[in-house]
Amino acid sequence: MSLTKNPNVLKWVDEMVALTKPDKVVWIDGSEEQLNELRKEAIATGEMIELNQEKLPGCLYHRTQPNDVARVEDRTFICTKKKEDAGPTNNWMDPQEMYAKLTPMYDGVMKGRTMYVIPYSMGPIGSPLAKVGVEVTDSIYVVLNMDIMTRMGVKAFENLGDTSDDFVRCLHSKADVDPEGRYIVQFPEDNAIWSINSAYGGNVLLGKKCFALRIASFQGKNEGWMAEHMLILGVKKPNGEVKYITAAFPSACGKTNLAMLIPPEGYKKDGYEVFTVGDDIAWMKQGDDGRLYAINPENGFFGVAPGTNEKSNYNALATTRKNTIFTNVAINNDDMTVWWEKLDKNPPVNATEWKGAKVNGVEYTAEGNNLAHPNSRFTAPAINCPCISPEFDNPQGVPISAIIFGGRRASTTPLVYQSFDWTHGTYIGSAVSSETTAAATGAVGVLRHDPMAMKPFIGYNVGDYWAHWLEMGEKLGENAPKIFNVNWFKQDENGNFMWPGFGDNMRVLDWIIKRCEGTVDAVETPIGFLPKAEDINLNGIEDEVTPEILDKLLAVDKDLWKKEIAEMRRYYNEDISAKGGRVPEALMEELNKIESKLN
Ligand code: GTP
Ligand code: SPV
Ligand code: MN
Repeated sequence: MSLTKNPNVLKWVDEMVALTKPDKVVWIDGSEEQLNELRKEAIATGEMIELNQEKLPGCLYHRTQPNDVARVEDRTFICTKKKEDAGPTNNWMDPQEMYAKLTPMYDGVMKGRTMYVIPYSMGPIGSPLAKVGVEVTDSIYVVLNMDIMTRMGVKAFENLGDTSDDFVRCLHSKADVDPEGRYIVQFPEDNAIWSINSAYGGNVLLGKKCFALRIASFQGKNEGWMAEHMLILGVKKPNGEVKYITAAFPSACGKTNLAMLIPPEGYKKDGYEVFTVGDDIAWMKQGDDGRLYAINPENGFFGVAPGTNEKSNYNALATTRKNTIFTNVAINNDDMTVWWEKLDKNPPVNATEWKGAKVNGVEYTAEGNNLAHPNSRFTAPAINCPCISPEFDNPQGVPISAIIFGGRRASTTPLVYQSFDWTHGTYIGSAVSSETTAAATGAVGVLRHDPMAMKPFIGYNVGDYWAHWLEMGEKLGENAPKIFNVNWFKQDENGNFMWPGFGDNMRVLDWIIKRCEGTVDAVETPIGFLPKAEDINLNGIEDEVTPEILDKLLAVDKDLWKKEIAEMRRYYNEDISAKGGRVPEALMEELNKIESKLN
């Protein structure tokens, strides 16, 4: 029974049924009754494993194929009619060619299977910023994850209405989970996404990276708003005022952690609190008052499990204690709970590692093996989060005071600095580079350019994307958020992180807020405004962050920065312009200005 009269939806679903030929079609209404049936079925077939329902009520476990544990950037395509519209940061193929290539792969792929039709909204139902998608899939795992990550079910169709054609058409089949046949394909001009041969996270939860970043960034460019790989948090000050900040860090570089941070004791005593609006994606649009407003289009968190513990991220851990799906973590067979690296110091003896082998976890980890995959994840409802913002569901979003860029940089980049203005801030965003992580397949720890932490997610030409940032700055004018850069990952000579990070990042947020309010001075350097050492509050961590260490954290090493600028020039010229990337003149000028100041 279909859940809508919308002829555009019905026609498209009919086409997808004709193509994939499922035995059965089930429309997902979002009711608990229907979801419970699906959970039971997935447990019965072994697709999901039921965890300890007393300790982890409503929690399920899922294991993916060892070859299917992360996003696959080399198999991700932006298919626009003109190649230059995809630009140099994307794989491209002509849409007709791609449809011709994929259609035979989808032909009859759901024979013997059920097709689930999932209506969903990215953004609160009724929000002027929200958008609707419909995903068809042959995976119950996808249905159950989409239930947590989006506003899923019949209410999404109410938002779409009976005639609108403005919904993203998302086709997914796990097919044979064959890595050679794996494709994650966006057709921005058709509002369509085709994903095949994966059953993992960002490859298959098509509302997330595929829609809310790749397709949405394209829509935002055309409609005058922004879709960014950013967390959104609110800092409540002792006077009760809340300042909202977004931050763009590449995958597995600390968004979830920053979004849920618990301020250090001294700040708590003074009355500071941090609230989470989002941990991965922000959609931002200028409001009627001229300011930039952000919503989190998601409804849950698909977070990195390893490293999450009581101390590093209490709120994230608490969020996962019920109604959560765990993917590729380890199981403690004694009590059917979950474990991952750095959860605690006691790996379960009677463990099942992420690939499914029963092992002695103590011996296994002592030999240097990971019980959980480094990119193992939890899918947890936002409402579980102890520090979820009261504005989480606000259809208008929250007004943004500051935008932060960052990444993993062992050297060069100081703990924090502020841009001179929006244009310079856009330059800083374009210059983000970061050491790669396990969130995508490929080598880990390799420094690469990741402009605005959006390299894998910009759905069009990166040069036009930068131009769009500059246009937004012009529109916002005086109301534009201030732009900053942070680096929690600077290392000493021995390769140890010099900054304690996590909750102590509040000390940096404090400086950022004061800069926005104009209540703290700064040191002008060629790369931007840096804090005066005495303006970073180190109360309680003086032993860990000595004046010498703080000096190193705030250092701007001219030689390293000359190299950094030379690399940026090479990047703009060789990787972008020479490959059809149209670098805006204003960004070239920023580069020239910094270079001449350094000389
Ligand atoms: P995606 O979901 O992939 O987009 O990642 P994310 O940016 O939300 O990353 P997340 O917050 O999950 O952090 C990933 C890893 O970085 C975890 O292993 C964290 O423990 C580590 N991390 C986060 N914040 C800090 C920090 O302030 N300092 C240090 N040293 N590590 C951190
Ligand atoms: C990321 O890789 O940035 C993620 C996880 O947030 S995934 O949804 O798999 O892309
Ligand atoms: Mn992400």
